[in-house]
Order: sequence, then C-alpha cells, then structure tokens
Amino acid sequence: MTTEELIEIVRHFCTEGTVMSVKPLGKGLINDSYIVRTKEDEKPNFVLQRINHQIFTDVEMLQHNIEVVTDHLRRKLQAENFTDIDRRVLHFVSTASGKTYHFDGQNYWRLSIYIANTLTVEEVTPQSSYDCGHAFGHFQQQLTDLNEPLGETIPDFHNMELRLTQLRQAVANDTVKRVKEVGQELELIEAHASEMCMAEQLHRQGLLPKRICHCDTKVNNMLFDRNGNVLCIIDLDTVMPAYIFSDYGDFLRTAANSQAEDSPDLNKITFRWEIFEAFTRGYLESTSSLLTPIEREHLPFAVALFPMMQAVRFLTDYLNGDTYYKIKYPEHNLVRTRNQLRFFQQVQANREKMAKFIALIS
Ligand code: GN1
Ligand code: MG
Repeated sequence: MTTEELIEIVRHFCTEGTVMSVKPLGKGLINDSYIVRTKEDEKPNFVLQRINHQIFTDVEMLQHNIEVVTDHLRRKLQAENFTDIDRRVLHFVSTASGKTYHFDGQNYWRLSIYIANTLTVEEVTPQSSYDCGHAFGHFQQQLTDLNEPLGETIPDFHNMELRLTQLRQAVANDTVKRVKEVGQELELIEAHASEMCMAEQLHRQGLLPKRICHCDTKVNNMLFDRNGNVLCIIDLDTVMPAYIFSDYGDFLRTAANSQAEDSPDLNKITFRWEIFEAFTRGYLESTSSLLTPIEREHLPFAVALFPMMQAVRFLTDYLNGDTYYKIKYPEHNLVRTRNQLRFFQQVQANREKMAKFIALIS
C-alpha cells in the first residue's frame, strides 16, 4: 500500500496532529505494523496495524477482548497510584463511529498511541529476564478478577492435541509434496506426541484450569524504557483463556534459546540456564498466590511443550505450502522446525534440573 493510502486509513481514527510519515515497524509474523509520525512535537505518534483477519477471523471479538483487558489494567494501575499509566498500558484510538477498528472494505485496521522513548529487544539478560517473568506473571495475576468473560480469538490456539491433528492432516494431504523431506522430524515429534498432550489430559480430569493468559510472551512483546526497565506488555491479540503454561513456556522458548528461532546453526543452539533461572524467579514471585501445585509442578513440562508445539506448527505450515507464517525463503519454515526441535532436545536434557530448582523456591 502507498503512504497516501495508509494516511487515508489513519484519517478514519480520531487523532490529533498532522501525519508526516508512515513506515513499516517490527518483525511480527502475522499482522503488518507501521509507525505513524506526526509533525507536531507535542502530538503523539501512532502504531497502525493491519489485522490479519484470515487468522483473527472475529475482529469484533478480538478488539472487544483487547478493550476489556486494557480498561481493566488501566483501573488496576490507577488503584496503585501510578502516574505514568499511558506508558504502562496500550491505548487504542476510536474511529468516528466509536469502534477501535476500521474496515476499509477489504482489511481491518486499528491504531494505538505509540509510547515514546521505549524500545523492544530480541535478546534478554538475566536481569531483563527476571523483570519479564515478574511482568508476565503480574499480568496474569491482574487479570484474575476480570468480570467479563473473554472469547478465544483463535479457538484452541495452544491445544497440542489439535496441533498434532493438524500436522497429521497435512502429512496425509501432502499438498506440496514435502513429506518425503521430513521423515526424521516427524519421527521425533511422534515419539513425544503423547506426553506433550498432558495439559489437555489434566484439563479433562478437572486438574488444570484455564486462566486469562497473554499467549505470545516473547521478549519482543514487551516495551522497555531507556533504563532497561519493563514498562508495558504489547501484542494483545492472543490474550484469552489458556493454561498458564502458555505464558511461562512460550517466553522461555525464545528467550532461553541461545539462537533466534529461525537460525539454521543447530549446533550453536544451547539452553540458557541463567535466563531460565531468572525468569522463573520473577514469574514465581508474582504468581505465588495464583498457581496451584499442579501448575507449578508442570512448569518444566511447559518449557518443553512450547518448542515442540512451535515445531509442529512450523512443520504443518511447511507441509501446507507456507500459508500461515510469513517466510523469507522457501525452506524458512523447515529451518524453523529444525531449530525448535533441536532446542526441545536441549530443554529435555535440563528438565530434571529445572524441577529441582523450582522445588527449592518457596
Ligand atoms: C506468531 O506474529 P508473532 O511473531 O507475534 C504466532 C505465535 C508464534 C510466533 C512464532 C497468532 O507471533 O503464536 O509463537 O509467530 N502468533 C499467531 O514466531 O499465530
Ligand atoms: Mg509479536
């Protein structure tokens, strides 16, 4: 889309200031994001996003969830007497018709206020890992007394049984004739398939609740201030009822991997133990009154589950001909799959040690 067209979209929202430029922003694999800069220094800049409605099919529900969550968090921050609330929770701008999204006949768009003087990072240090653990745990904690039920913006998003069914379906269809390349990967996945469905089994037995989770707890979904302090959690599309394993496990999937999730250098992939320790300490501190013994006991399982689930999702997309994740080259999803599987093996080698570490934290 041209800059002019993008500026035209921004005009549908009730903003102040004169738009000066619109440029691509961030590295998300799903939505397209742009930074909208205004001419006047005293007016805010904005983040414009095209919502991927192939994936988030119910945009009304999606935006409703986000409004409910951000309002709730804002009220909590007010109650705690924070003075910089607009820097700590996202603010979505309404259109003239009072909605927080605009449909242009083809695409859905939304606009939020850009929080100035913040940065995102791709890699964590033990200190920032601790802070992220604390912040994501706090986020879950803050949402426990949400009165309004939230919808599942992607039904069964982190349901491992379903993800495996989708993979097996992709194998059976073999639409783009790639199954022959991935025998080893499929073998490894199937060898762990049954154990990896433990969360669904516990849930069916009534032993594992669903709570409101973020469900995309990556380091780059956190805004830091210039001093490296965690300020605000972003990317709220997948905030929905899920097992707490989602938030704990998915963060460590990226942060504790010494390599990026699409690095082809498998031999360089190691488990960053110090990141695990720091994150776990932060997370357990802010969720101590929330977690049940079963949830706590299964945290090491969650660390293994997420790279495995992500491998299953990347591989499914590879076998389906790359229809879900953005790719930069034809084997991108295969490289991502192999990376996640290698990382999974590193996690497995550390699981007992993790359990001992968690048991020692009171
Ligand atoms: C997607 O777009 P992004 O990077 O925030 C995906 C996550 C995956 C991630 C893998 C809605 O998130 O679940 O973990 O890619 N989000 C959706 O990098 O599928
Ligand atoms: Mg993201």
